[in-house]
Amino acid sequence: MTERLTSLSGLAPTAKLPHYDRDALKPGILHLGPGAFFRAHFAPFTDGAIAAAGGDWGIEVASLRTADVADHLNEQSGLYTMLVRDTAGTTAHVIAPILRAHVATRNPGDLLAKLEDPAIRIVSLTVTEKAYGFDSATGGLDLKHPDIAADLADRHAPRGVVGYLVEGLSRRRAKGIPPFTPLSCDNLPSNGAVLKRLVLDFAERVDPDLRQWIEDNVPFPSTMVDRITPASTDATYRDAERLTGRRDMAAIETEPFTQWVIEDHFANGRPDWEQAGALMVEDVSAYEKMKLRMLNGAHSLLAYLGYIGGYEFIRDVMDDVGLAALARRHMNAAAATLDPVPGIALEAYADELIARFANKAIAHRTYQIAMDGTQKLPQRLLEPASEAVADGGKAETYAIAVAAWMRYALGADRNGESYELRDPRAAEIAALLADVPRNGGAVSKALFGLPGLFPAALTDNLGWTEDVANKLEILIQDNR
Ligand code: CS2
Repeated sequence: MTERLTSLSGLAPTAKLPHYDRDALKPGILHLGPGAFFRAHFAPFTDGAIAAAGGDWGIEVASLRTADVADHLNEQSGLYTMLVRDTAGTTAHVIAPILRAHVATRNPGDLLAKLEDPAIRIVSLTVTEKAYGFDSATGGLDLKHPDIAADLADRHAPRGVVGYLVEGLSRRRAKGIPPFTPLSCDNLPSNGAVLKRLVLDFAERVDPDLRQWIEDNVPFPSTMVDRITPASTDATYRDAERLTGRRDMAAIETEPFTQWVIEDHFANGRPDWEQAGALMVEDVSAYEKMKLRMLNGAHSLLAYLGYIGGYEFIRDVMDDVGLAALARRHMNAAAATLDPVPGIALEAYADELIARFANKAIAHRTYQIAMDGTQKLPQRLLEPASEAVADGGKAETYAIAVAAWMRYALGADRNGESYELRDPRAAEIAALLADVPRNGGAVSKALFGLPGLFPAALTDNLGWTEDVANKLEILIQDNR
């Protein structure tokens, strides 16, 4: 069997290697959530920054749930291969700033010790929307979220993201260690501000003085992150092995495009990420809204329509000219809700998105994007739709997207085969729909009643809700 990737020596000449002395690297960042997106985005940006500008910005990662990625990274001394795929071919880059991986569920003390380590100056996060414990109806802490409830009950033995951050900051304060900068890299609008509010809400409940200290001392920069990263498959591992000459169980694959916009507010220094192409700004909100509404909104639209239409990958959906045209129409509608974005022409941005979605070398499953709909819909579709209807617009493509999500939420395809919704509110949705007749009016009425999901600006708009019901009826009919 081929040797495992554990060092940078002896790799095939087709492997692109990092240009810095890895052995001299010291940890400066703790990253929570070492999933594929982090390995395709944050880690290579940091790799590039270290190569260009040095600094003690090695990364230790911690997984709060499953152990496999962390275990694979430790078995490989933190090294892994990033495949960049486009139609011209695939290139393999070995990414090297990860020094160690922790598994919180196995050894929570290890992670807590890292959080109070003065060398750690940034604690970054890619934990997905549902891990925050954010109540989209109030904007504050969701007290029913299992991690939030558990961590409020036992704050010194946390298990969730907010609980760990508050406990880590509390220990640093008690020991006179300067705070780290929490850096959210998840697809939430104003992700830093959201995280700040959750951390402050949590701290207020356990220790109001700590809340004040955090408010006075800890910056929470927001970021806009972008890189399409499908889940790894056997083809990923096979190509990584072919191009590096080493077996790699932590390999990931991604597209050529990458973008990162970061608010430049750090308590304690940061890597020179701009040397690797990041844009440092004062306020990221215009970029975030653009990306969430144009890219992610269109992605969700295509994922739901595509999945229920029998398309496995986004690139297949883009081969359907009607659906590709619809995606473009939706991007235009989303662009109409935006303020100007510095340095970006929205037309050209939309053209580029269409090309990225159509990339034949990227096998991005519609089912992957369809997951966690209740966590994604608000910022991607419902907020811009509310603004569009308030301005007297028709918000038609939003109605299509919502109808497609509702059709998907029925949990059975056109042949009657059932599938798992993969949404934290799946049980609630199933209960709500249990006795509802399968027609557009009844199903949409039931789902519009899902607590806290749809804003009143939409549910009070009869024209729009009827539009959703009619479109949903067509999708349901199509499946009989
Ligand atoms: C996708 C995103 O899975 C999803 O919901 O829309 O992960 C998307 O690929 C990234 O945000 C692109 O940057």
